[in-house]
Amino acid sequence: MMLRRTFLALATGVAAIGLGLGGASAQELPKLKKKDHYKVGFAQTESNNPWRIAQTESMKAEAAKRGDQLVYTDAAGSAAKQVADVNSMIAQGVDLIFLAPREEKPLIPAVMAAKKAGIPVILLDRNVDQSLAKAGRDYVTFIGSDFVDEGKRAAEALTKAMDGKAKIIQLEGTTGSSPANDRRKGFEDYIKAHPGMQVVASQSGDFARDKGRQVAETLLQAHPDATAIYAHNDEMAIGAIAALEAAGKKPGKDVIVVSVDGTRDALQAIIDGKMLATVECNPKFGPKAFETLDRYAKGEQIEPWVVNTDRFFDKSNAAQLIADAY
Ligand code: GYE
Repeated sequence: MMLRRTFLALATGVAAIGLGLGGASAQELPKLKKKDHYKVGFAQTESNNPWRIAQTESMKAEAAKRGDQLVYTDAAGSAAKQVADVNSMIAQGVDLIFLAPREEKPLIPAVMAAKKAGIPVILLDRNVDQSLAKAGRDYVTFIGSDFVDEGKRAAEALTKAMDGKAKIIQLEGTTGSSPANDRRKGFEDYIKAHPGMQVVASQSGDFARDKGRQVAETLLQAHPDATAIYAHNDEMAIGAIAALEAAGKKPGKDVIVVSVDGTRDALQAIIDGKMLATVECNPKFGPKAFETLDRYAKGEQIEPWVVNTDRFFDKSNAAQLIADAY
């Protein structure tokens, strides 16, 4: 009798563990074992702008400081390459992957492949489509700025400077990327309440300086009466300033330029009176990224979004802060 009961209890216990494990591998987030030193992946999107370069430097510096090994890849502007990069990190057996997903949807398979392989993913600076993957279930967390708010703050500054009246050219970031989607939304939602503020044209400049210049050139030809340019990042804003000057217009006077990031060139353009303002988006993720990794390894429950707070640069503080800009 005793024996039989023990056997039954054991059998039930084993079955329960079995079920639990089955459920866990299909559903739960991979854990991270605490170690003195980690081998972590960082899958970067591209390196064609100072923001990306500053971010990579910050990640490399922090890994070096901790004696961790960083497996670094650069997707060179291709979401398909970035997926392949993540797969190669999985094959190399990294402990965790920091991923800056170039676009919201195409990087979902990479997130899921890492999860399936038992490797936790922390998203850096850009997010993935929230209907397809979720923090705490498919990846640990998203560390980054509130892009909707950045767009709103850019709109606020422009509306104020233009007394609520402007014909705006919008230079959008990479199509399908979370900062482009959200910076557009934040800006457009804000100006809805100001009927004098009109977006007359909106096109992607892929977050790149030269593409921004080319797109601005074309849109300025089609809309010579534009009075403002809102660029989703500083590199495109700098490109747009070049396009304005080439068209014989004075940036900062004939056409008011506003954007997001806080690069050295943008702060210089503000000092030179060619740009109104830029909303900060800080690229120096290293310390926060690795601190989050440590918290996760300790078994802490990580919030789904580790929010970066952003400053604001305009002529009141650009000269003072340019020394620290990247
Ligand atoms: O604003 C831009 C970069 O994803 C937040 O991407 C980032 C953006 C940043 O290329 O300059």
